[in-house]
Amino acid sequence: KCLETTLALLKPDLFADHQTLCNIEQRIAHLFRISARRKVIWTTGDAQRFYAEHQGKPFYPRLISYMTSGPILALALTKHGAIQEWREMIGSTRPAQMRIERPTTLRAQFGLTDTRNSFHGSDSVASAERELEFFFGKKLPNQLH
Ligand code: DAT
Ligand code: MG
Repeated sequence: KCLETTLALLKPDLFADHQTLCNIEQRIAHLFRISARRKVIWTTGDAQRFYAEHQGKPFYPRLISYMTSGPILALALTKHGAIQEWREMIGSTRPAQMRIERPTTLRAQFGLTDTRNSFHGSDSVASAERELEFFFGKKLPNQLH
C-alpha cells in the first residue's frame, strides 16, 4: 500500500455538538496522522467549486445549502492506504442504508439524511490531490509525506 494523504471533511451538522465533534476527531487521530487541519465556513461559490462535478443533479441545490449552513472541519489524513481506509471508515453515501449494512461506519452513526451525511472522503489519488489543494494550497500534498 502506498503512503497517501486524503481529505476528510466533517460537515456542518457535526458542529451542533462540540463533544461529539471532539470524540470523532479523537477516533480519527487514533488511526491516521492528521497532517493538516482547518476549520472554514464556505461561501456558496466555494461549495459550487468543490462540488462542480455534481452540478445539475437533483440533490445539488440541497448539497450546496447544507455545506454552507455552518462550519466545516477539513483534515488531511496521512497513512499507508489512507484514501481507501477513510472511505471505508465513513461508509457509503446513504446513512440509512449504512445503519442496516455497516452500522459501525461513521455515516451510520452520525449521518442524518442522504444529503446531510456528515462526512466527506476523497475517492481517488487525483481527487485527493485536487481537494487537498482546495483547502491547504499547492505545496501541501507532497510535503505531508
Ligand atoms: P460521496 O460523498 O459518498 O463520495 P458523492 O460524491 O456521490 O458521494 O456525492 C457528494 C455528496 O452529495 C454526498 O456526500 C451527499 C450528496 N449526495 C450524493 N448523492 C445524493 C443523493 N442521491 N441524494 C441526496 N444527496 C446526495
Ligand atoms: Mg464523492
